[in-house]
Amino acid sequence: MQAKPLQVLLCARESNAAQWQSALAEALRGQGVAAEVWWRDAAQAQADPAARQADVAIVWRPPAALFDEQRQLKLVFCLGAGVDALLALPNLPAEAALLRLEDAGMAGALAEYVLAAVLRTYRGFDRYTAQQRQASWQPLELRDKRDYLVGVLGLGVIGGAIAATLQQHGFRVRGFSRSKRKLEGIECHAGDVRDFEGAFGTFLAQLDVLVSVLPLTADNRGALDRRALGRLASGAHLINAGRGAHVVDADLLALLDAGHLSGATLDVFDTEPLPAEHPFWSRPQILLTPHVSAVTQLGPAALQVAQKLAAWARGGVPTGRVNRARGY
Ligand code: OXD
Repeated sequence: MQAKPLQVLLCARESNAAQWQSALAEALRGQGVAAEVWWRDAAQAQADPAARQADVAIVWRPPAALFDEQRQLKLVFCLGAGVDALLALPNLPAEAALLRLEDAGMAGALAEYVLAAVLRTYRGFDRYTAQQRQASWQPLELRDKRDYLVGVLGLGVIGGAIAATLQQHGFRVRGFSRSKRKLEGIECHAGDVRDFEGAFGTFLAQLDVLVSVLPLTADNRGALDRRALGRLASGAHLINAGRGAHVVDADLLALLDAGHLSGATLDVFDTEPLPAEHPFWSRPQILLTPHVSAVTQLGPAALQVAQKLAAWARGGVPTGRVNRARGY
């Protein structure tokens, strides 16, 4: 007798659901997984008690209602690298395995975004923009890149790619992660983000640019506060492409006002979209982008989902498994 096809529910916004549904179905076929894939709108906040039941839910920012209506999920797959929003849902089924995307084209995109932001601040483009408004012809001193210190906070697949890219472009790079990492040519520190007297304080000290790509966990929410940012070099720049909730907004604004920080490039915010009345919008020292540093790419993501599902369906343990206790 033929086994029942895997029942796969895609929970995404309507805008690109049809493309995702067909890409996933095709990628699963390509991996030899017999599956039926259907779509549920992530914008639908009401649970449907008569919903068709799935074995696997592939999701991006699903409503809590999804887990009220799905009662036999064995696997939930997050179509992104960060799982904080998913883990925050109180009714996420405790017994289901959780997987997330790893890289799938995102690491290269993020490295490109960060490199552009670092070069922009290193080459003084913000200052030249201000000078242009004053019709001021004032060449600025260009520092040696080998002394220009960039710190990468979070050294997973994405942070590692960012650190390597910056190093290849000649910058002096330091990295920090929760557990010890070894990366060629990069001064790596490890420990707790509250340990100002220890490894975290040493990592932050005198950085010209701090790049954060940390996953958001209960332990590191608000970690980029006055104490942390105050340790950077005078005139330093913050790049946040991790999660907005790491930054204490009022502390960042105060340090910009005091001139301790010269600027910030922010792609992520505690509330998204950033509310119209938020002071970040009108600060000339802040360059703000709408969470676009690395958008999930359909082709590589669908292939990775299918490969991991195929491994899981055969009883394997694919990489990208989320550790709920750790929070990523
Ligand atoms: C992600 C994101 O987590 O886009 O993948 O923020």
